[in-house]
Amino acid sequence: MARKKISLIGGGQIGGVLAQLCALRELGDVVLFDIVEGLPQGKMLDIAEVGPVDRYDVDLKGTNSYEDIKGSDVVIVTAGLPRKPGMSRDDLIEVNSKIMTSVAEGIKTYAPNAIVIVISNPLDAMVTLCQKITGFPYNRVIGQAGVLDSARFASFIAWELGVSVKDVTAMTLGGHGDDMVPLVRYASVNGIPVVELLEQKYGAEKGKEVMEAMVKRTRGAGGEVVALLKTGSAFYSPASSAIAMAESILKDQKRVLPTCCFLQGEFGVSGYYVGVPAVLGEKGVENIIQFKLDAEEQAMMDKSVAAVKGLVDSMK
Ligand code: TXD
Repeated sequence: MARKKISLIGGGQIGGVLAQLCALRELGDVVLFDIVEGLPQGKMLDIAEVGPVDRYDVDLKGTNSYEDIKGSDVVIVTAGLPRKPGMSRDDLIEVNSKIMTSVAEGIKTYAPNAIVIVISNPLDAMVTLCQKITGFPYNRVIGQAGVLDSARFASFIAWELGVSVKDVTAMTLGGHGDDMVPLVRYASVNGIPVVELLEQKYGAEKGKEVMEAMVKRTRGAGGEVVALLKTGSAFYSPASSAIAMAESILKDQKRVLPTCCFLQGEFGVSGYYVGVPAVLGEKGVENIIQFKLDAEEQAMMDKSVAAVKGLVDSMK
């Protein structure tokens, strides 16, 4: 089997961690692209030189030329500014749209068969723009937000209940903004509803309050990290999350991961990119898993989708 090739566009904080994770897992040969001269070359040399220690053997190349992404199976895009304290993700739209335009043109020209995972913010708008400019089919242009938002939600639940994070399943849907939709009803510890466990621990009323506080923290979790770091946003967690998606695609694992996908009627949404559970395999999005939302969940989803629409329509 030929080796896979992964190209990473943007060699900043997330880009560097992505490259290291690709190497550690030997997902394939890796190209790191950035417009800053020396930055991607330096990071890739740095990562390559510990191959003998970490025992990975893949080709790692830093570059300032799009030609080097030729033949990529998967491209992950992090190019664009991160937010600083006090900024919302939406504040990045103007500057990052310009960056995404040039990036998408590069991908279209040099990696026309790749599956593209966008990470740059504001996520839902940047994925939309990337698909428009590349003209790639919708199943091959997706965004990472839900894996991370869901992991944050699951972490808070595990910490609250004093159980291993490995045994908590939780999912968020909707846009990657403050109106995202953490699915309370489906959060579980090995299948046991978290709502029930909180009720046992605190009684019905207080249990509900504790869950509401975790939902609120999940929605603001990106901002919580930004406020602490002060110089940028989370980078380990978005990188790991995108790698889970890339790995499912590269190894055709068909994992069900919350993914920013183009919807054509699913969950009552048409013509917009929104986070939903998707089967990720060698073709990219192979299926969108639908299920019935209750009235409260649907209302939250509608609100989140309205926010995505507002943002996306502002780019027109
Ligand atoms: O879950 C998620 N989707 C996210 C998204 C979680 C956290 C942060 N998220 C967003 O990812 C964040 O708001 C930013 O928009 C991106 C990248 O975040 P990162 O922390 O990696 O930002 P850096 O360190 O500033 O890196 C950005 C790099 C930097 O090296 C620039 O030189 C490069 O992007 N850059 C470009 N690369 C290629 N082409 C162009 N035009 C370009 N312009 C800047």
